[in-house]
Amino acid sequence: MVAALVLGGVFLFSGCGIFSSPQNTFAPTGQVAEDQKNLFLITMWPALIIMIGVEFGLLYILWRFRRKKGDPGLPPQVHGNNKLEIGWTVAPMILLAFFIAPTIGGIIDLGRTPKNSLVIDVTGQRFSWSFAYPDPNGGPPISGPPSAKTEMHIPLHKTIALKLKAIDVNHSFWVPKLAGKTDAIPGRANHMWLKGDEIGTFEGQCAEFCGTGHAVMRFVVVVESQEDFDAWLKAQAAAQRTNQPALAFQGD
Ligand SMILES: [Cu+2]
Repeated sequence: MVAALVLGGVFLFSGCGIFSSPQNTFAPTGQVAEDQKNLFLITMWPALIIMIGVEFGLLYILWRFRRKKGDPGLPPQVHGNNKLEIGWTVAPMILLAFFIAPTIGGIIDLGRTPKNSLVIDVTGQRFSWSFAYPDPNGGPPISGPPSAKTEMHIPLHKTIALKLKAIDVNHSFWVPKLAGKTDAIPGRANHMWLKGDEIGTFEGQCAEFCGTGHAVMRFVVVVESQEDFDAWLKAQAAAQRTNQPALAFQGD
């Protein structure tokens, strides 16, 4: 029994990978993911403290008021005790009021499309993502040649507004280290924004089961300096014109 529990625990907790997992929402590398993590934590810490308090309280009460020899029937009942009833109605109200301000502020902030952002068109299709960038010279959108890797490139510290669309079924765009997920739905455009605050390559994937190839519907977001981004976009545009494979992905 103990061996099974230990083994089961090892498998279960190996999924956490708190420090090294490439899709760890607790180690954000962008402002949006950071804000979302903080929102989660201001709910999680009080919830954790309350849970520990309730569990220890329960254990203590079970022990302290357990039935002893010679106890006559039921102990005094507290049902209808006004002080207790008011207490456990008002306390959660105060707690919820404490959560609501940052939550609503967060929802409004994440729902807006920030000014001066780079707008990227994201299209989900069974089973891949494609990205189209505005041409700085006013030409048609740049999406690179068809052979291009499933990478979205973004300049460091730049606010990126994503216009999410789907061609066939519902998909969901998710780069855990940069931002929470938003659905891509056929027939409408959904919006989200994100920002990469660290140079690097961050893994993303479709987060809405969309068919047999759902698990391979992955992509990476490459956060790079503005100069590198400009050069990459230029190469994509050139490759798109000649329909040749673009610059190979250079790794981290
Ligand atoms: Cu999908």
